[in-house]
Amino acid sequence: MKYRILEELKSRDKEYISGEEISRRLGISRTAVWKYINRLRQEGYNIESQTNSGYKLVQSPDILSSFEIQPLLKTRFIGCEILYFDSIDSTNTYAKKIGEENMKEGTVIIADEQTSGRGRLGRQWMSPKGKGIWMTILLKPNIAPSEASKITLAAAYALCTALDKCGLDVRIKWPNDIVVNGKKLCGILTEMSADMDIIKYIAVGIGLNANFDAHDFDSSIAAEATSIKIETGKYISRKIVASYILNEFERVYDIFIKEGSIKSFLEEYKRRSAVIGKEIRVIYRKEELRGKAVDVTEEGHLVIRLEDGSTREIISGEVSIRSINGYI
Ligand code: BTX
Repeated sequence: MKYRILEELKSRDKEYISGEEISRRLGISRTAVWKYINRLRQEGYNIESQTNSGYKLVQSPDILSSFEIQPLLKTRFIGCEILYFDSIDSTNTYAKKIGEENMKEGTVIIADEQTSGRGRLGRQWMSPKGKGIWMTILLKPNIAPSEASKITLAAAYALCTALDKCGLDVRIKWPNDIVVNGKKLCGILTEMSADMDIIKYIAVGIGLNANFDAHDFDSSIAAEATSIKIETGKYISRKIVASYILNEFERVYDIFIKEGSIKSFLEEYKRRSAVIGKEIRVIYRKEELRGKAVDVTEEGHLVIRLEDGSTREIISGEVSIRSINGYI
């Protein structure tokens, strides 16, 4: 009901609508209208009221609810269902719970805050309230489980094209980070549930630092992390950025599913790579390899030329990459 009232207010485009008209249109009492208006105000909607004119929506908050994001989407199925939480442990953990159920492909789970945001390999992802976009896209692709890791590459590429629209020159740190000026802006956590040869679901978690100031980062990551606001000097509307990401994600994912390969965006992906051409250290399980990153294959593997001149293909998964000098 709260959102139906919001729809009424939005339909007037900053004009007043009387409490009586809302109550008549929605079949609720004027006291109920007033109560819902107050709830919306508590959520950050700036609603003016005047005794003889009624209510007017002056400004909407930067909330990542379906109500705010869906009007900005041009997608067929990504984000057609958006589940929004003020606070949650982890959107990926939630996606895994509902992934087993009959949830539609393209369902997006978004939270304003994560209390146990997860990175790869049991690492933590700092996800404070209102500072970023913490979301998971639930997918049910009809592809072999062995192909699933390519979806991380597709997501990384889609993030780049989406972030172009924010005026940022971002790079991909294979396999799952988006960096800008050598600092981490965004991380991707792709998780899958599959039987031998059938994928039940894939959860693509995206953590993007939007409006962090430098002092908002924990001291343990401050030197390596950045945000859109830090890089552009401007506060950014998260719902607009979230819509860019979902629109671009569907476009790139459609290509991947239709062509069954990452071939058509691989060259562009490589051009955006933060690691190709760099001397790197790869920590794969307990082994450390040193060499120069030289390529990414159609399989989505990173090729490195080792110090002895031989080449080796690294598959994403339990792998960490470090530049020889610092983060990347
Ligand atoms: P990762 O394992 O590559 O990166 C985790 C590491 O990044 C941490 O150990 C820490 O050093 C650093 N880090 C933690 N928080 C931040 C941050 N906000 N900005 C920059 N660096 C940070 C990357 O894992 C994948 C992260 C995915 C996060 C999304 S959010 C929505 C979804 N739900 C969920 O629980 N995880 C995903």
